[in-house]
Amino acid sequence: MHNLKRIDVEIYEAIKQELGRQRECLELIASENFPSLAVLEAQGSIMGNKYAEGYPSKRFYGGCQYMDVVETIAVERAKLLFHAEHANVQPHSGTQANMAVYFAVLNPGDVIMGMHLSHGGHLSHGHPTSFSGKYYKVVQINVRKKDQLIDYKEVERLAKKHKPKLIVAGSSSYSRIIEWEKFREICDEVDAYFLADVAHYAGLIAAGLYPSPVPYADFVTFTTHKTLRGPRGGVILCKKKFASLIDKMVFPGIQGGPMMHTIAAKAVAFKEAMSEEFRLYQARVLSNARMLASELAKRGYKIVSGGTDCHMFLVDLSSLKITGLDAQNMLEAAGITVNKNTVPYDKRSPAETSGIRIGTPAVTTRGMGEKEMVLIADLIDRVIKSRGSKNVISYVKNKVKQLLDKFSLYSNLNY
Ligand code: DSN
Repeated sequence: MHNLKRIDVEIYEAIKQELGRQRECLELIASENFPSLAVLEAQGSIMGNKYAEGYPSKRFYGGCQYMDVVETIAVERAKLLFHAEHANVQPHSGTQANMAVYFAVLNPGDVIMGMHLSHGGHLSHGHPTSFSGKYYKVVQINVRKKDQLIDYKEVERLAKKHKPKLIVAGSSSYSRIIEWEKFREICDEVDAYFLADVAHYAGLIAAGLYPSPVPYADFVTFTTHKTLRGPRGGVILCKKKFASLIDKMVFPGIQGGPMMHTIAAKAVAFKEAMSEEFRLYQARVLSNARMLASELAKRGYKIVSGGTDCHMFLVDLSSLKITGLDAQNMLEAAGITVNKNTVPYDKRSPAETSGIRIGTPAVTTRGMGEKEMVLIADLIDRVIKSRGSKNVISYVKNKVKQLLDKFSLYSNLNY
């Protein structure tokens, strides 16, 4: 970074401070992770200098021979990793991946069904503030009140009543197994396309620790930076019969030149995800999430749906009369980063919320295990139960520092 430091000290300093923040905070945001230095090197490389509109061997610019090498490898690895018939690795994000699928098979005004944001859905699954909620008529799926699980009978009833052209399943906070086969059956009953958005679960799916929707869904979208531990970006997998439709919609339909540096980094992440080390990492992500959820439950916290089958879970704080926003702020003051999150049937707004979402991908990347999850549950509990008392925050901050000192992060980076 010596060139950056010399040329632009303001940006250099902000990046340096952010590295310090990432090292010194206990990162429990379920959608964040720390990719390898190999991924970061590819992402920060000169591959981003090149315009490569089009696809391998069909580019609109000269000089794309190495772009073709990289994109072909990324596509082949994505197909192999997820046992998919076709992969498009160009979407800049998960939202763009979903947009490409919608635009490929839907017309404005068509009916879609997706999980409500407070019940686990993503913004691009039909939230009114997203393009997906503005362009389409949206029927939102709520989880069952009594156990906060997806009620497949209710999904079927809604589908039969509203006849959606596409059903999107997938979630940013549903901690249980999504039964992809049931969604497929419902889609078949009403002749709907089936899109599975596995942004959150992609790493676990790659490791065989969460069911794959690939055999059932027409389209599978995901981001590469969450459990998958790659660069920030999106991917679409689909059946061969939709390949050309999807490729044309990604480019030139909704995107211009692909971010080839990111595609190179996606390829690296896919290679890493094929390793036994990655499978063991995902197994630890899962056991850590289960341990942290159960330790918090032991201390009296309500875990939405009672537990987790993946890398994350939601804590419902309503009975403690504390908002998700307050909990997020007081934990942040103590060096613990989580995000406020609405819980099913939340009475508070998304800006305030009644819950927090907790995930273990990042702390597991740092090397933490179940023993550390017990300590983390204790620290979270102390902060929340004290309602952010200054003394407790200072005590916990110190404990967080002692813990993080044992699990270095990017120790080879010397900014
Ligand atoms: N913003 C993402 C998350 O945090 O889960 C949703 O894709």
